[in-house]
Amino acid sequence: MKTVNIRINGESVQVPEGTTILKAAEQVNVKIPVLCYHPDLPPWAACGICVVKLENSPKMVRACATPVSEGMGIITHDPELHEIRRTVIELILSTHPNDCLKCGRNGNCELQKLAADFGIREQPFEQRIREIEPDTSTPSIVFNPEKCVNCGRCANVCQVMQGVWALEFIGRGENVRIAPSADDTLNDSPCIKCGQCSAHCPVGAIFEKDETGKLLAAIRDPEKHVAVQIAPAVRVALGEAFGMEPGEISTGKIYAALRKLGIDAVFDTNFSADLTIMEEGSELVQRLTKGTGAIPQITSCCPAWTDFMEKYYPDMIPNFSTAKSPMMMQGAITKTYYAEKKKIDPANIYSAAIMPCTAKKYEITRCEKMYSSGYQDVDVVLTTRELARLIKAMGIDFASLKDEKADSPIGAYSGAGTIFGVTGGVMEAALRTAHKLITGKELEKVEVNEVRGVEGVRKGEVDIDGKKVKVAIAHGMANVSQILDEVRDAREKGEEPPYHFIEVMACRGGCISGGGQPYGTTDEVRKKRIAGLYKDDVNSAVRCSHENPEISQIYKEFLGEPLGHKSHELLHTGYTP
Ligand code: HC1
Ligand code: SF4
Repeated sequence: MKTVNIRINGESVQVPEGTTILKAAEQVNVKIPVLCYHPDLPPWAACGICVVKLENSPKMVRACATPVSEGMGIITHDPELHEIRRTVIELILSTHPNDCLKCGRNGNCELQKLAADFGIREQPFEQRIREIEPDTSTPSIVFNPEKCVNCGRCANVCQVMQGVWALEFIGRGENVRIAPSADDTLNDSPCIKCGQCSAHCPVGAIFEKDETGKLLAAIRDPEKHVAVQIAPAVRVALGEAFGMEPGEISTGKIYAALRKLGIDAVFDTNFSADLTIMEEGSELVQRLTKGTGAIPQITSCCPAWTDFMEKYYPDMIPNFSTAKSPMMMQGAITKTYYAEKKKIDPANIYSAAIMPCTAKKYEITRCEKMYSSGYQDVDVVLTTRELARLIKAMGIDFASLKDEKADSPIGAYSGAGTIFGVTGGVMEAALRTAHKLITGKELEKVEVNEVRGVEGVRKGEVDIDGKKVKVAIAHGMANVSQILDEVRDAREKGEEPPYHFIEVMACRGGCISGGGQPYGTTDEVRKKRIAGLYKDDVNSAVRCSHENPEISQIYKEFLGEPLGHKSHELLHTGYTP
């Protein structure tokens, strides 16, 4: 790789050609302030806070978008630059409400931090706030244009990373603002509720719909038996809100914290991820060996993805697995199997789910099949961020909690269940069980390396008993079209489908970087969370869904067999264009 020699504040440094000034400065531990820049996204150069000087030149450039060149001398900090940056921040503050105490981002807002770092105490510019009502039209996120600082990060992530284009800049000059496309409500826009805009917003303009009050009300209600499930990806991220490293597995502490909050039954979505594999794996085997459904089979546990598919690829609905997501399966069996076993009236069960995802808030009332127990199967979804706030507000010292176990049954999980939270994980878990179902034999080596990795689109072939199963994986919604268009093309030409099985997750890296995870997710953080879930798999006594003893128990005592009558009633769903 070609390198260039530059000076940053007089210090010589060699960096690869093409490196931006911002990245080069990081290499000598110089932090240039930013607001519109986010490492996940191409530089936008909208805010101007990262402006730096070039030696022997009157020119100032934006560090986020300017590549270094041989011999360049850069000054990143001096009193003049400080004043310029301070003025930029003051101008942004003049269009931003001063209600930090009541803002959801109070304490972790990037604008608030800049104002604090620059010691801003007064407001020299006239206050001009946009008076536009918050958009509360989706069940997942709230968009408050008053707080928007026009940094463009939300529109950028929605368009570039997710390929959805639900958000855009509209208007001209000083009236320019971010809005849902065609200035409609978010719910009427193409929005798929993934929440990536909320995870990338530096301020409190886009925020998960806070439903902590609903869970607290249920806990206070003496009639209610409150059952909570936690998603795979929560266990490697929640700890970050309490000073733990990304990827540190805190499952036992989460169970303990939930009991301290007053939860009656603590379950794990990983259990029902195993259940999903029994159903979805059997469905795949039937499609492959008996030709009883469309090929390729496509995973359907990600609700942002199912929303996208219904909107943009309705012709592929027959390819979706009809297996409900693990979260919805867990809700259904909590209010049926568990209720029967514990002799609790399901009307009195309050079923909550802690998820890394904002689209999960939408999924729980998505269609009538989400009420398969006769009640709403999952009553409320809180994101990882909401649970972190609740734990803090309740004065629980999370990091020092002793590990506890989940309740049983419907709490135990296999390593296959835990890797659902990683891109390629659902595929790998399904292949572990499909191998057993097709060959009658266990895999000698359970790790299916062909489907692991972080590239946005991955394709491979897995050998099951001499049959080559062609697979494809896409994550980050903008990467999906490439694969689906191949499937469509083959179908239109009357050719064999290019794949047998496709896994799609809306968020980059899978649920580990869902839109409801702690702020500050970057590729470095993603890698750590992914490693955490693979470690959880390796540490699991049981690695395959079909070997989870509580899975055998529920089929024996209640469900009968995968794809049987009861499973169809409780564990499967449909999709509408
Ligand atoms: Fe996911 Fe899933 S893996 S969708 O990414 O299938 O949210 O973590 O809970 O339901 O299990 C999310 C994660 C999660 C479901 C499972
Ligand atoms: Fe775009 Fe996702 Fe935000 Fe909707 S939730 S506006 S699809 S980033």
